[in-house]
Amino acid sequence: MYYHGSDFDKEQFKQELRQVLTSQLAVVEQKATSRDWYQALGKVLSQTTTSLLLQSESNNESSDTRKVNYFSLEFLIGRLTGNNLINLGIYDQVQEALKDIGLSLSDLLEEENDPALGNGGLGRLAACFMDSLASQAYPAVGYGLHYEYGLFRQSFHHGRQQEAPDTWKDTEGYPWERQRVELTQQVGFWGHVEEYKDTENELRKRWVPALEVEGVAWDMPVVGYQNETTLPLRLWECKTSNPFDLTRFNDGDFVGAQYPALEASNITKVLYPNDNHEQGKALRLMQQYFLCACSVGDLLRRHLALGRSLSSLPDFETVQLNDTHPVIAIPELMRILMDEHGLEWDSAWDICSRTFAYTNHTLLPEALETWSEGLMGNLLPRHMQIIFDINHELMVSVQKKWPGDISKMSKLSIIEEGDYRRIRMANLAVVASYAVNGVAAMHSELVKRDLFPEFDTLYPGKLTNVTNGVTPRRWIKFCNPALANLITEKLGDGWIRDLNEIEGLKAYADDKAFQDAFMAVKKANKQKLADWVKDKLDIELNTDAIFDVQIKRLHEYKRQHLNLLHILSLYHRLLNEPDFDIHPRVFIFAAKAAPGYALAKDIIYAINRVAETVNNDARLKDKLKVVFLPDYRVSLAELIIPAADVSEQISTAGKEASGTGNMKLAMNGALTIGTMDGANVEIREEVGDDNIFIFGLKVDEVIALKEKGYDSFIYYESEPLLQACLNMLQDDTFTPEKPGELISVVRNLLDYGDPYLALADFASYVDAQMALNDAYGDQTSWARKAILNTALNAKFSSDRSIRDYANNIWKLETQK
Ligand code: GPQ
Repeated sequence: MYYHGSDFDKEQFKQELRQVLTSQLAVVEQKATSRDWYQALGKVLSQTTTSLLLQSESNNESSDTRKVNYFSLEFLIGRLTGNNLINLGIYDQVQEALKDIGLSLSDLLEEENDPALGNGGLGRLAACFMDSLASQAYPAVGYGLHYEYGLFRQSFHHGRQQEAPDTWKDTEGYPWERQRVELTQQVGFWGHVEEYKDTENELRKRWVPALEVEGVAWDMPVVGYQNETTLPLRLWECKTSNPFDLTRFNDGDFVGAQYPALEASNITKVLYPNDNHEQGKALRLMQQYFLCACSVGDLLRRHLALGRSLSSLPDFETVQLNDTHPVIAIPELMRILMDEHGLEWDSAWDICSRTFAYTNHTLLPEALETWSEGLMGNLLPRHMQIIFDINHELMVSVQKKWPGDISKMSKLSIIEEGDYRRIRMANLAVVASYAVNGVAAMHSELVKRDLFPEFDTLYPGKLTNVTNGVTPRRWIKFCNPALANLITEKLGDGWIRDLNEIEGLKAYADDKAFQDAFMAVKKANKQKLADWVKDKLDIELNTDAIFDVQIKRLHEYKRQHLNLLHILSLYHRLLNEPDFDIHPRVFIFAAKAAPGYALAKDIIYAINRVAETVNNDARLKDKLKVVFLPDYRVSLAELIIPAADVSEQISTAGKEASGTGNMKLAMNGALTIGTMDGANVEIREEVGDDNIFIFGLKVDEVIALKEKGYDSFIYYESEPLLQACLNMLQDDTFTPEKPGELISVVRNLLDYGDPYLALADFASYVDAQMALNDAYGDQTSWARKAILNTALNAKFSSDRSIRDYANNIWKLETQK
């Protein structure tokens, strides 16, 4: 049965649900658990999404328009059930039907594990983009990996982060996905390159891999918002089809013969848990190539099946590379065009350089990928040759532009020279792409000015900006239903499709009744979060307090430790300054640290220890609470964001490319306290100075201070409050049984030079926090500011980002 919008037949739905429960899950109704019902619900509804998917697939295939292929190692999609119900337009009907059976939809939704197939912002952005592509009916496919284990689960053991494997797929499987065996691809690794003469006696090359694996496709449906469009998110799983190296097997080397296959069978086992940091592991390069080989193979299959010529590929397909992780797709397409289809270099390059576009998501040097020539040459020998050939052409054009300028050549070269040569994936991406974009206005300017100034000269106009966005379906309508209803009461429900309409709320910013209603929603959301915290952590939160939220990956550049220093300053002053008073504040953290990032883990530990002491100090009379919520993930964000009064966006200026949590929080009526970094700059432009708290050094001041020689010790010596805070961290205030246990954080700030300038920004941060505290004292004015944050952030809908890509980069037409 097809369940969709107004076609919904409640009785038939209930009947089918019961039938799936017994016949497919083999559970009798009386004994069915919530988990069983959730599985049954997913199975019933996924029949609809699968048929929608196939329908869109055939529509797209027969259409004459260009299609975008979004290549990404991460798609942090979050739970699908609730979101799909909304986008199918049957949320309320299903809720009613379940009520008839005595079931609560929200209980069933809690049974779904988050598919955590991404680390953070970059992966979540890809998920928002898929929603916006589908909701605006653009022809698109998402290509990613079907990891068996997603991002690790986090718990705290005596305050320290513990990691456990993320088994997101139940034994019954994930109800929304479909295996598509007919789409299986073959992927090679290792081996050597052969030269041979073709039928026209031309010398050609071909790769003879030593091992082949299979890529099996799993399609997840991306349901557009009530528009009949469903796009595939196609995730590849690695299977080893030929598990033995037969020559070695026959030679008696049994274990050795299986070794490459064993390694290959791990390709899609687990997501690498690094965010904004590359480790350079061979298995990671195998993942990247595996994704690209399967996906390029799949898009060429689609293209050629329609009888289209290779030279017309860029007219029908474009590939967006989500950071440099899938950039190996470029030499892969070149290889297929030349070695498998016999094209000459120039024709292959012409196709390739009109097919790919690349998004840069970071300026941090440790995140810019390079691969050693040894590894690349071994694993992908033919690709290595092609990269050298691309580089040769590049060097010729650099010579032409800047004759005799060796420094330009070495800076722009795809090959970094040194004791060992390395391949710079970002340079390869810039050279081969027809467009390169950063993810917020300021970031894109810095990409041009500081990262690739010579490329900007060499390829005028290639480097551009597309500011990030988030989907209002998941990040307002689904996660904050009370706010969504309030908006719809005033404006109708057009804002869900076109967020620009939400600006209509501006008219109610000073309306007393609306302010009360808006703040009542906020308060109820705070209560819901407080109930969860009480239930899970047994900590009481006062919902009259300011809920101050910092939720994002744990990273020095994001400066959770600066937030901690401010908390320490409040603690110190409340205990030592008789006249000092503040509005009660609850500081909420949630963050995972990469398992190998020792300092990030130490910062988590420090926050947890401070929380323990502060939360149990009766002298504070409940003015201060600190909670670190474990296992930050999409579904936890959906609970926290609607409850936030304050959004902490406090990265060192120039380090956060954009941020997207900043957008979600602001839309849900939280006020930002932040630096002039990433998209904060644009949020300030939208909401105006009165409705945001900006502090800290600007990017050029950061650069100037570093150049002059930054000495963090000067701040320690000259600022008594800061000194008191750092001293508390060094002595036994928070670790009475082990004085000095939190010293690594202090050492980083003092002895290791405070690389992210936390101490330089401390005083201005404390001032901004005081201003925020005072502003909260005037509830009417705060309500106005909060409403304006919801009303004035329409720019940050991912629908707008996708339209920018579609109009300015991909040149797509919608299907409707
Ligand atoms: N981002 Cl390079 C990640 O989440 N992971 C990464 O590996 C890289 C970037 C983020 C970036 O830090 C944020 O500022 C952006 O908002 C986000 O990508 C999406 O563009």
